[in-house]
Amino acid sequence: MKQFLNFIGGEFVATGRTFDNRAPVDDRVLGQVHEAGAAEVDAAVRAARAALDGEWGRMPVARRVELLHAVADEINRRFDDFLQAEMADTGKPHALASHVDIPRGAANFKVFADMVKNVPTESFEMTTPDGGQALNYALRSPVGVIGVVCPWNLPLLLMTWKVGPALACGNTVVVKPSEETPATATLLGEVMNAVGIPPGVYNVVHGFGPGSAGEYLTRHAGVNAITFTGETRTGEAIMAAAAQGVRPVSFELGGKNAGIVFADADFEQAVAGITRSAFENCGQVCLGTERVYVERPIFERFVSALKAKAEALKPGPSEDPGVGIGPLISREHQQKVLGYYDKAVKDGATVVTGGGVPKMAGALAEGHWVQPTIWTGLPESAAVIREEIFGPCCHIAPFDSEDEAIALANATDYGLATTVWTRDLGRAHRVARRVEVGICWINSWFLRDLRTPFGGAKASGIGREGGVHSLEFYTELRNVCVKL
Ligand code: NAD
Ligand code: 6OD
Repeated sequence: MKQFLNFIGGEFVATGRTFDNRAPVDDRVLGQVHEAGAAEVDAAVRAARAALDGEWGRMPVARRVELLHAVADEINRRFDDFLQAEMADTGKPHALASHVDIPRGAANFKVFADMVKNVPTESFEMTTPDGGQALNYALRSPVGVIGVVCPWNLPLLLMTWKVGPALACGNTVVVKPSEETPATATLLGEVMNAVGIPPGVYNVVHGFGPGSAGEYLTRHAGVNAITFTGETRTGEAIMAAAAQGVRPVSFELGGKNAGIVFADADFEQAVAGITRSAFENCGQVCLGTERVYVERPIFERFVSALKAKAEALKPGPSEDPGVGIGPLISREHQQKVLGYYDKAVKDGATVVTGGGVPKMAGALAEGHWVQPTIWTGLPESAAVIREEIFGPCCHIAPFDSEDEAIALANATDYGLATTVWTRDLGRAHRVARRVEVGICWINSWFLRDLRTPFGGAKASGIGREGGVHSLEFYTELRNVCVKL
């Protein structure tokens, strides 16, 4: 049976306290995860501090950049190992993992390594009160040991999205992967050793949140900053932990994103786009579209077209040819999503398609499958319109004006992403300015340029990462004032 070990100070560490890692496609046990306790988390934080005070902290930027490029190259060399590990842990389709998750795992190191090669800082000459001269300049230093707490939906992508820039800026990290998806973070430890990243720069502690590795890590006084992706409620708990020692946080949290489709949109493009944003990764994408608003003249036609697309998504295991949708991550999450499917019906929804569990043959019948589901006819107060479900489902409602569409899109506590479909350029820019979100996609979805600010408004997050925003979070600026 596979053992998923912690990675501390460059060594794989067993703890003997294990829990099962299960495959979403058939619920079989894939391996045993070794849970880190307070002692292992403490050892990881100490190893990270020692690396900062040692070789890593003294390493010239050019060498750091070289090593992070080597990490990216090694991920690419072991592409298939990462792919197999990610597919086993999440059950996501091969096409998705091979085109999105693993390539981004490598790109997250390359892009940020290149970015830190040429970071300018400010300088100001001044006249002093005695008529002399002084020169101020700003120095950028690493923040220190960064605690990185990750979710399960895009495990390698979202973990390296934080580890890449953190290391590029000269910090060291202790990563707490999701208890559901321990594999690729562990595998990355092998990569770090293979390319010669000094021990202690990258550490992994496995376990759960409260009363386990997540809580021990975020409460540890040796952690200088915390970056977290996950549920808004978890963010609240981590923020309370970070308050001890007033440590900075960067939070990428939940969403209840709207898709707005105007009647002038390229119809086929809009249908294909909303199909992706509602159902890709089995709806387990924070940027996904669970609320769709369609301009009334094309409403009926749009609902029928999306229904056809949803019904064409073939459920199946990652490697099956033509598979369009994988399972949900866990039995618990499947029950939560099915609970929302029931709630929608009780609230009076018209179920356009789905609403249950697809019939799967043999061992697959034990997997965490749900049908892609579309509802219409609910009031905006319904639970499936207000709460983040994180499943392959959406409610579609008609609208009659641009103002109404914007008001509907903004009527949520969340503020992560909106996707707008229109051929009217003026309208596209007007809507983008008025939606209360961190990211507004026009005629596209999940199109990512890593130099851009990424994050959420309202309850969807705190701060921005990406490009210079990552450099801001992962460095400390010091002003040096020299009286000449
Ligand atoms: P989650 O909040 O349940 O767990 C995320 C991580 O936090 C896990 O590693 C978990 O063990 C840890 N954790 C839980 N409680 C903790 C605590 N008290 N202290 C420290 N660590 C704790 O989220 P999830 O279910 O893994 O992921 C799904 C959620 O993540 C959704 O809400 C989704 O919208 C959000 N998400 C947001 C983004 C974004 O970029 N905004 C990206 C992906 C996922
Ligand atoms: O693409 C990214 O950098 C990113 N943070 C994506 C988040 C996806 C949420 O599920």
